[in-house]
Amino acid sequence: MPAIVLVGAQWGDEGKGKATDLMGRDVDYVVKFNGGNNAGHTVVIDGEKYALHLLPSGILSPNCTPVIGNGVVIDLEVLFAELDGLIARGVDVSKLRVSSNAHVIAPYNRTLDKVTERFLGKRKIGTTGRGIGPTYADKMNRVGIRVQDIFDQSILRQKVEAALGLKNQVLAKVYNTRAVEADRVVEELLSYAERLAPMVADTSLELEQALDAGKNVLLEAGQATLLDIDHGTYPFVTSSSATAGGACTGSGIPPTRVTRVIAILKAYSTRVGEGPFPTELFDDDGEFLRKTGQEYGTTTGRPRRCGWVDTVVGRYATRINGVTDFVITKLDVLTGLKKVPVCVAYDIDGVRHEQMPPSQSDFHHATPVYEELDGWWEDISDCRTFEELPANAQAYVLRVEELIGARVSAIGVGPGREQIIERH
Ligand code: 2SA
Ligand code: GDP
Ligand code: MG
Repeated sequence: MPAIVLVGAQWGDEGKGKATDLMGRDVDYVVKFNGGNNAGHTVVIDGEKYALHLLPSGILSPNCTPVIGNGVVIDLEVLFAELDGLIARGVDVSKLRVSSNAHVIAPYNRTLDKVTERFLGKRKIGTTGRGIGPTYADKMNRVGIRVQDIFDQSILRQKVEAALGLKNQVLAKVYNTRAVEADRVVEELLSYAERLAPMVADTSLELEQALDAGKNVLLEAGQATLLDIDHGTYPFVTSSSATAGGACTGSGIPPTRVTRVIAILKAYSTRVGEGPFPTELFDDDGEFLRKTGQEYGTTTGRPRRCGWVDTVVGRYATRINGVTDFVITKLDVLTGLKKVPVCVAYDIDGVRHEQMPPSQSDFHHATPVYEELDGWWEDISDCRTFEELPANAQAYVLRVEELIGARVSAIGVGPGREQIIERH
């Protein structure tokens, strides 16, 4: 049976959480395969809002087994706080599985994330300050702490000491910050061991067995295509593989198992943090999108930068992820606009580009070429079939679909679980 991958097509916050939650009803496993508690997914069920950071959105579906894959970086304090928050609201979290190979965000990496951003000054990335980058750097440097290390005190101590050897030098000499004591770090990490132990598993093997048994597995990305460490707008990216390829390395499921790749595309664009954003708006239209779309970070509360939809980015997402179908979200937010501009290409130094330019310098000064479509005034939040949408809203979806080069299989018309139009 198939594994399905779900990714963000833009810079994140496209509504992946809601889409995953919706699919969660029909899938047996939802796997988070990258990132950590930098992610923020909001799911609204019967008017109740759930903000998830580290846990896969599938945790809200009673029949679904949520899995934190090996590609994730875990802040254990956040993990248990999030679990406790859900338990207090009556959610059954007992099925959660955590990969023994996932890395742990040690407290010193949260510190390093923040001091590095301060040190970078105006060249900062605009990170969420959760220690994500330094933890992935430790993983690549082979001085990371893995979930399995928490259960071997002597290994844990050796690893923490190895990681701190260089870090304490850097903290003291470069950032003028106090040294971190290995003993305190080891003690803190060990304090989570007992509660963590029953969740830990060889999740790659369990998922393989589940697929062999005919179960459906959904691999849910955190962040998005243009925040991917390899394919995003480097260096203004997160430090993990947020595209479809990352779903395999971050879960241990081979590519030959994946039969569908769904990308979530917001009907306009947003970005949090620094970095290039060709269709960004600095006028009343940008403010309209921010206010109407409630565009404030789920994790940090930061106002999101807003702009028109960019189909060059959409086409790029189709290519990089091998998208089989798109879900367009937040179409309702565009209601009331007289004209809805769609970016179809870039003008870079007088040359028209229909594909993402390979050079970041070019992308930084790309000017969008817009096609202006007619808007609609009718409230669409109760529409449940494509035909019920006003003609101009239908035309908008069809034009975007044509430009991004993959089928639109569903359209979001509101934050609620049921506010979705499925196109068969
Ligand atoms: P980091 O912390 O190292 O991953 O930051 C690096 C860049 O990645 C961006 N990033 C995000 N962009 C959008 N949404 C994210 N999650 C939260 C949400 C954001 C929030 O869902 O709302 O609450 O602020 C997310 N996580 C990382 C980040 O802005 C940097 O540009
Ligand atoms: P994610 O990071 O991709 O999961 O997205 P976020 O949860 O950070 O941000 C998406 C926001 O849009 C959340 O507040 C959702 O409740 C909301 N949302 C999702 N789909 C729709 C939609 O179709 N219409 C509206 N108005 N809001 C939506
Ligand atoms: Mg988000």
